[in-house]
Amino acid sequence: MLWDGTNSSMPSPDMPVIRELRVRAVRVPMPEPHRTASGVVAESPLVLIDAITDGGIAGHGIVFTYTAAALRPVADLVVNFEPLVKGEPLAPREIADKLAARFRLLGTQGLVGMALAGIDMALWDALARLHGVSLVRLLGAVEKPMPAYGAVGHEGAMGSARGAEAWARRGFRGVKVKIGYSDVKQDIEAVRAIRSAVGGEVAIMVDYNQCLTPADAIERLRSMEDLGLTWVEEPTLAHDFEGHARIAREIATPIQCGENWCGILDLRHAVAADASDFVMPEVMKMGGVTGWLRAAAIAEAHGIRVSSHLWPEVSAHLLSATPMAHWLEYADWWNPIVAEPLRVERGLAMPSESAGSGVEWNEAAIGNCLA
Ligand code: SMN
Ligand code: MG
Repeated sequence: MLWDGTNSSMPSPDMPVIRELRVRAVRVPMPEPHRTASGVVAESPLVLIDAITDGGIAGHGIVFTYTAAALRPVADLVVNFEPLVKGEPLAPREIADKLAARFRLLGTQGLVGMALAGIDMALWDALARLHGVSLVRLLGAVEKPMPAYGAVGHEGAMGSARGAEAWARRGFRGVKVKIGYSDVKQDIEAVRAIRSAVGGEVAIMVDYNQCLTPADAIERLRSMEDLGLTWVEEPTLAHDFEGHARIAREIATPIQCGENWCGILDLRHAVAADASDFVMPEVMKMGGVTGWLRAAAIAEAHGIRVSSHLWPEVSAHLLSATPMAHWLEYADWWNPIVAEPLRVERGLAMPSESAGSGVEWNEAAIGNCLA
């Protein structure tokens, strides 16, 4: 029967529906704090979401709240959103659009968008499990090995070089270091120490975590053009699209941005401003799997390379379905509560081939870090 233009969903009688959302808040300890120029991440506060269907299929989604101060509020938002999805057919795009419309007055940036994205990730995982396929195959593509880089904190030249060397010894083909020291000489010293530690074959990216003004960034980066950097990430405020565009016009080293853009309108405005040479939409802030796929299509239409931010297991699937895929950011921060962490072999991330998005809970570990 052709769609008659009405908005009512017309689930077929055998389409599974969502029975409940199971919500848990955990605080996952980190082996060592991850320092940046804009703050320290000393633990991973996570909201773990299970979207459970009437047939008993449970899809998993993860919300990273960055600070414990936001953990309970986000968990409560997900709990409060349950009545809006309960009884709905398992159709993630439909639900994403319904909830976006529902919260247009409140706005879906910030914690609301993070909670909605976690639900979306869980729904896509459930749909893939329902069909017995991995997420990338549900999306019509196949698992592909993806070049992965490891993250190195704001640890001074020697500390950062040690961290980078450890990633290189594990076979990673790239390392990203947090810089933005008080003086550009220290930025350069950190990069040079890493280069001498990892050799010439490993890509080096740097991340300022939004700590510079556009003018300061241009001045600093002019003296870093000979370092062979793969990209300079968030040199200025994430939503200063014009500021990033000024930097990108003045600096030959590619600019990377996107982890803090909320939804595809932010991406559209950034692309329109020529704010960034590459983009790295985050599967949470961009709006879950649904938002990420829409963002990847926009990037593809503009010929812009796409990388991921955290969420390594899900991102390995999404990048495998992305023609403009660039780098996968690998982070093992959440591995304690993930039963089968993303495999990385010879520097290539290998998406899981089992049904779902690659996220399986380690229930014993979760029980030990419930907030
Ligand atoms: C980052 C990620 C998570 C917490 C703090 C900083 C960083 C990155 O910007 O790109 O990994
Ligand atoms: Mg970053």
